[in-house]
Amino acid sequence: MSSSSFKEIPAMAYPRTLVSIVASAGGLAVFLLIASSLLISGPIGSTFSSYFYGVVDHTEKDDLLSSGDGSGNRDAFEAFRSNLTIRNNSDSGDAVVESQVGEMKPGDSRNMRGQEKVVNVTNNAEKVSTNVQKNNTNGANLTDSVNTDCDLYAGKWVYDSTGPLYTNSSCPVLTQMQNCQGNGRPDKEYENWRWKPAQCNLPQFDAMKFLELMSGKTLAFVGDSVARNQMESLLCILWQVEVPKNRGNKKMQRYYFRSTSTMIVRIWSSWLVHQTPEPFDFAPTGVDKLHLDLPDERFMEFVPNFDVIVLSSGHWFAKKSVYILNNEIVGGQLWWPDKSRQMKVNNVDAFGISVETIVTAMLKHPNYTGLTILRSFSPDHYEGGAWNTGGSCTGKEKPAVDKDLVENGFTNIMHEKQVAGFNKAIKKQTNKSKAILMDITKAFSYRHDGHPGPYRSPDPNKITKRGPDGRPPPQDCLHWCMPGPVDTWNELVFEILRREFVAKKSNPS
Ligand SMILES: *[C@@H]1O[C@H](CO)[C@@H](O)[C@H](O)[C@H]1NC(C)=O
Ligand SMILES: *[C@@H]1O[C@H](CO)[C@@H](O)[C@H](O)[C@H]1NC(C)=O
Ligand SMILES: *[C@@H]1O[C@H](CO)[C@@H](O)[C@H](O)[C@H]1NC(C)=O
Ligand SMILES: *[C@@H]1O[C@H](CO)[C@@H](O)[C@H](O)[C@H]1NC(C)=O
Ligand SMILES: *[C@@H]1O[C@H](CO)[C@@H](O)[C@H](O)[C@H]1NC(C)=O
Ligand SMILES: *[C@@H]1O[C@H](CO)[C@@H](O)[C@H](O)[C@H]1NC(C)=O
Ligand SMILES: *[C@@H]1O[C@H](CO)[C@@H](O)[C@H](O)[C@H]1NC(C)=O
Ligand SMILES: CC(=O)N[C@H]1CO[C@H](CO)[C@@H](O)[C@@H]1O
Repeated sequence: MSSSSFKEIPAMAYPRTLVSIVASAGGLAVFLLIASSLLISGPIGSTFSSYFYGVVDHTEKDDLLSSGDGSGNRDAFEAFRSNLTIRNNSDSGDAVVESQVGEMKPGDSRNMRGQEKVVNVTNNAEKVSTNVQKNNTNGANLTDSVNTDCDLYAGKWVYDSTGPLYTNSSCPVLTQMQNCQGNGRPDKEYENWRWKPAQCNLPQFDAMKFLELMSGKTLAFVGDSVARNQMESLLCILWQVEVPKNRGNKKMQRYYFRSTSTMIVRIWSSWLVHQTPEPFDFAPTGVDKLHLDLPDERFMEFVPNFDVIVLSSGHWFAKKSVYILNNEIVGGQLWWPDKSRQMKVNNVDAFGISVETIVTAMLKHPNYTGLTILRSFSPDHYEGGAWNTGGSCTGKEKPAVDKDLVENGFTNIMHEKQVAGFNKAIKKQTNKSKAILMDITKAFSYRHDGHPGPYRSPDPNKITKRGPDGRPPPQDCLHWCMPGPVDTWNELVFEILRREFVAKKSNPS
């Protein structure tokens, strides 16, 4: 929870004062309006597809909940529930726990359902993971005493030759746009950096132990394409010990891990708040209206089914939309017909309000008793300009060191507003559920090397080098390569859950 600003940085990409930062946020929005339609590939993607070099990810189905009239949600909900109740912890004979890597057989998972789960799975996990993962001394230990004091987000990146938890070839659910190695990225060192909190170690992700911790539970990623990025990273990691059953449907992606009855879910929501296309007051059709004080009802109805929810939003606030608060139009992004009228809420403020709204809604939900993890704003690295004005992460092969970290005014102010919104929501906390801020923004501002850059498609003819005029090639400096730094988010989630669940067990008061 750093309220800290970044250290003094010599190279300033953006002006410092609030006014000019907000202004530059508007300027950046021009790039994001276009870039995000595809980069943050969502329901609106196709309009701008030709702008982004004709590369469209046809596998993306992010409009899970936004397609259609919404009347199908109830049915989906019922189906979801019934599938939750019919699932059975006992082996029914069909070998569901397939062994992709290693020696794990369906029978091995039987012990995992014993009474003394933690102890026996720990043994099991060690047995299996030696076949799957490289030896590591930072391995998580569910039974370790839980140090809940150590700040996970203050630290540094350290080189670790152990390498990633999976490869592009051992994970079949990796979106091609993030398959940097598969898309020909020549360097690979960006896969080998681990996050080291200053006061403790971040345990390496142990897939078996994670599944055990999440035994009988459902974890949902809700939000934009960065949520998808993180969900796929988690699936890739877990895939190494168990191939899940795909139980997805039109409304949401769902993967079910039979051995521990763990469900991983993803639901698309661009802004996390209520959104309508209908005309409103002086705002016509054709521009999204965001009700900043109402949560996105299309996923709220599913919330009671979840045990852990990881929220991701932010970048869509650079897209064209109208902001509505208390049934009144208070502002707009890339939309404000009456220039003589003052906007009350700009896009960064709108983001802050939306965060307060959604976290409050989770905390006050009458039927939600789970844990909400708000993943803080994910920094992008279009350094030296916007996506179309020379901004680039091309050629970055190592994390930044302090002296060449590029300050990003938009990231900073978005982060600031998000933290403020979160803190306001936390004040309204009841006993029912809990929310935690997973504050990765600063740590990831160093990872300009972790984006696909120009390696966002397998096209052998794509441009990957700067042109003779110095213009960088088209690139994605927003999403994260897989494997890559994004895997660390799941290690952080793992550690958060370990602290929450183990601390609760050993400290039930
Ligand atoms: C429920 O599970 C069955 C069997 O795995 C699957 O065929 C069906 O699509 C699932 N329904 C939903 C809504 O996920
Ligand atoms: C669930 O498992 C129990 C045994 O543990 C078995 O008796 C029961 O029939 C199973 N139910 C289903 C729906 O498979
Ligand atoms: C793990 O370490 C042990 C001893 O430290 C060694 O015998 C074993 O071969 C190692 N396994 C792998 C997969 O590196
Ligand atoms: C887990 O903790 C137990 C008991 O403290 C210890 O013997 C074991 O080596 C630990 N395992 C790992 C992977 O740290
Ligand atoms: C994985 O990356 C390697 C290069 O490291 C590449 O040769 C291979 O085709 C990729 N596999 C997939 C499935 O993308
Ligand atoms: C909470 O659960 C109760 C009882 O099942 C139900 O009547 C109510 O509609 C639920 N409220 C929400 C907001 O889901
Ligand atoms: C929280 O829990 C305590 C005791 O468990 C109870 O006295 C208190 O009323 C609860 N507060 C709310 C807001 O539910
Ligand atoms: C439920 C279960 O399988 N428990 C076993 C856990 O491991 C210990 C020792 O390895 C056994 O004694 C238990 O029976």
